[in-house]
Parts: sequence; C-alpha cells; structure tokens
Amino acid sequence: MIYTRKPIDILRQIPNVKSNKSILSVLIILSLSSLVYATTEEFIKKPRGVPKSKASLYERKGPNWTCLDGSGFIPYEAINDEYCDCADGSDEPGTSACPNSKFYCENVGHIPAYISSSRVNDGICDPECCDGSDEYDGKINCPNKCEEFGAEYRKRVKEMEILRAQGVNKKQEYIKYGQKLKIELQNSLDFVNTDLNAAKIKYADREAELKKLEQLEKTKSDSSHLPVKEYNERIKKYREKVKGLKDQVSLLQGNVDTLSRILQDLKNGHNQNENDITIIKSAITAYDEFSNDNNNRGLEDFNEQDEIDDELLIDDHEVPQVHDPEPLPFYQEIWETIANNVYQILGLEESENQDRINKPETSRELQAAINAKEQVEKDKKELENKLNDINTKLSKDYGKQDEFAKLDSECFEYDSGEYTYSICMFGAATQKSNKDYSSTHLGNFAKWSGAQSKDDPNYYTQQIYANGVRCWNGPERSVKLNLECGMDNEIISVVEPEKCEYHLKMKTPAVCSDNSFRDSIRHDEL
Ligand code: MAN
Repeated sequence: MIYTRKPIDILRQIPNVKSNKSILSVLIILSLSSLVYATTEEFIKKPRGVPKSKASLYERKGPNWTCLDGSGFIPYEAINDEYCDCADGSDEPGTSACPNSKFYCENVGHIPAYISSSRVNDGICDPECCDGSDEYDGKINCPNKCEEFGAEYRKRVKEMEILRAQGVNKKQEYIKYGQKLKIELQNSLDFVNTDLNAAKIKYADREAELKKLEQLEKTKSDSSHLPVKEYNERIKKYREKVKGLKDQVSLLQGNVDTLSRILQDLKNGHNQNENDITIIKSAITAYDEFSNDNNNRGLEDFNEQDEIDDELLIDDHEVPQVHDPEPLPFYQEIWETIANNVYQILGLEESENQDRINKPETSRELQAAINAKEQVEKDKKELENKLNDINTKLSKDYGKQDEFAKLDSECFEYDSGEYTYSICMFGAATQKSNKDYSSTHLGNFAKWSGAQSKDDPNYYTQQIYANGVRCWNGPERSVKLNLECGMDNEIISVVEPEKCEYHLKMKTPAVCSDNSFRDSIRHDEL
C-alpha cells in the first residue's frame, strides 16, 4: 500500500488556499498522486478494513473524498493515513487512528467480523480476526487460522442444526398444545357461561322459594309458638296424670282382689245341703262395706283421663318453628325428650309414634330449601371461579403461535451456589438462600420485552418479572429472563449485574426457529 503523508498534509489546506500559485502546485501534486493510485487498483476498490459490500463508498471519484457522515472532505490519499479526519472515523477503516472506527476482517474460510479499530496493530492476535489481517505492521505474526476455525464452526453448526431441528419439532408440539388449549378454553368459556347463567336463575328461584317458606313459617310461628317452659310444664302434668292412672289401676286391682276374696269366702263357706243364710248374709255385708269404701272412684278417674288427653293434645300449629339461625337441632332435642318421656311413661315403643312426634314436617321442608339454596350457591361459586380461571388464561400472551402455553405455571430452578433461583413461568420469580433457606420474592410476570414491537421476532425472547421485594436503599427486585433455543427447558445462568436486578438465561424449545442456533453460535463466536 502507498501512503504519502506529506502531500496529504498540504491537501488538508485546500479550502483555505488563496493564491493561484498554490492552487497550481496542488493540482500538480494531485495529478501525480492520482497516477500513483491508479496503479494500486486494490486500494481504489477497497481500502484496508473495508468490506467489499462497502467498497463503493470509498470509490475514487475525484481528488477529494467526503467523510461518510458528511462531516468534511479530505484528499483521497488521506484515507487510512493514520490520521483521524472524519468525525465518524470513516476515513480510517484500516488503522487505529480513529477511536470510533471499526476494522473489517474478511476471515476467508470462516465468518467475517468487525473489531474495534483500536485493536488494529496492538500486538495481539485477535481470535475474531482469524486471518490475522488486523496485525499487519509486522510487529507480530498472526497465522491465518480461519480454515481451522471455520471447520470447527461448521461441525458445531451441523450438530446444532440437528438439535435445532429437534427443538423446532418440539416447538411445533408446543404450538399444537397451545392452540388446542385456546380452542378448548374458548369452548368451555361458552359452556361455563351458559351453566353459570342457568345457575344464577336457579339460585334466584331457590332464594325466592326459601324466602317464601321462611315467611310462611314465621307467620305460623308468630301466632302459635309455644315456649319451651310450657312444654316442660305439660310434660310434668302429664307425668302426674299418668302416675295417677297407675294408682287407679292398683286401686282397681285391690277391688278385684277384695271382690274375689268375698266370692271365694262365699263359695268356701256355703253348704249345698243346708239353707246357709248366715254365709250369704255375711257375703252381702262384706260387699256393702266394699261398695261404700270405693264409691266408684275408679270409674270417675277414667272419665277424667279423657279430659287430660284433650288438654295435653298438641295441635299441629303448636309445633315449634325454625326461625333462629340454628333452631332445628334444639327443638328436635326438645321434641325427642318429650317423645321419650311420654313413650317411657306409657311403656310404648318409640317407633309407633315416631312419625307424629319426630321432626316437624314444615322444618324439614325449610331445611330442604336451605340445603337446595346452599347447593346451588356452591355450584354458582364454582362456575364463577372456573370462568375467572378461563378468562385469565385466555388473556395471557402465550406467544405468536401460543407456543408458551405449555410452559404456563411450569417452574424451573437454578443453583448459583449462594442462592437457588426459581421461575414459575407467567407466575413468580424467587431467590432462596442455600444457607438459611429464606426466600425473597423477585417479582411477578409483567410483560414480554425482547423488542418494542410484537412483529419483531425477538419480542418473545425476553420476559420481565417485576415488583419484587424492595432492595434496601434500592429499587424493587426484578428479573430479566432471556430465552434461547434449546431442546429442554432449563435455566443456564443467573447474574446480578446491578443490585437487585437479576438476569436469567434459559433454554427452551419454545423459541427455536430455523436460524436460532446459527444466530446463537455466531453470537458466541463474535
Ligand atoms: C440479598 C439478595 C441479593 C441482593 C441483596 C441486596 O442479599 O437478594 O441478591 O443483592 O439482598 O441487599
């Protein structure tokens, strides 16, 4: 290459040149230089550090050349003269003169690359420039390793291609799953909505029925409710009466005994062969005495018994009513006590009268209405929860083709030594200490953030989990989850570049695409 610093320095003065003499000398020099450059075709086509694709920008069209950003124009020879003229560094693509310039390594046999121009001729063989073109000043010899690197790269690409294809297949399964799920959710949304509307109507009916029944019972109860005390008194009275009846029975039994004895005496003392007037007289006297003593008391008492029955008879309308929050078991107990007492006293089998004294008919009806209303209310609540779940799922952004639906609520962990990080997809991110097992909330899923627009293929490659526990003297904890193509779902790294800001890298088939692996390899290489 030919670099002539002197004429360039003169040429830099072009805009300020005033005298004709100077102009003449400049023109002479320029025509000489153009002769020189015309012989170096390579330079004209492509200065050092410029890719072929940009060679046209450096085409010689006259004595001067305009910086690519338009910040100035310089003599054509000033390109790559190790002096930085242009603000954008475009005049020094092949030297380290401009700090903001990029040097292009062609890397034939491997992948071309740009390096910062500050690394040109710095005495280090940069692996990114495997052809060694960045070290051309002879201070160091960088052998061309592009063939070797290229072969290794191509081998890796091939392996990765196989994995990528598998990943893409798996992603297809995810897509199928997600789309099926969305259809199912949509369908069940319709069903659940229909069921819920029916349940609401049913609930309103049951509620109205119950209210009506309650009102009815209340009306009855208000007019006829017997206090418990009164029932107890009646029981007491009834017991006394029954006791009286038992006494009557013993009295009558005594009467029967006495009459039997009189007759027995008559029979025993009677002599069939004689006119035995003394025995008959004594029997008549004994009967008169018996008759005077008893004076038919037993019969009178039995008549009284009818009155007792009437008095103690409990009308249907006197049955205790259910109005208090838990009245039924209480009254039921009372009723059972009453029934048991009466049955015991009368010596009857409980079952014979169970239907009459058992739980009152109206209470059973009321309880049935309460149960029915509660059941419908339960069904309604379940349907409402179901509807909520469905709507929440339907509103989630599971990716362009619903490929992330499969991962919803799946949790993945990564042990970094001090902490175990976990992410439950579309849920929460957590940091758990491996020392004391204390857990810190790092945030909840907030949004996709791989790019500004959903149309950008990178949009679904990053998630943000936000609003975690606030850092002491700092921001709320948050997580950036970067996704890259992999056969399995796994977190592969966690870093905390800023306090309480966590960057997680995760592999997943959900982001595999036709070029995802090539991109990631290239990214690793560069
Ligand atoms: C805890 C962890 C760390 C974090 C500090 C900030 O120790 O959550 O990740 O950097 O708190 O105080």
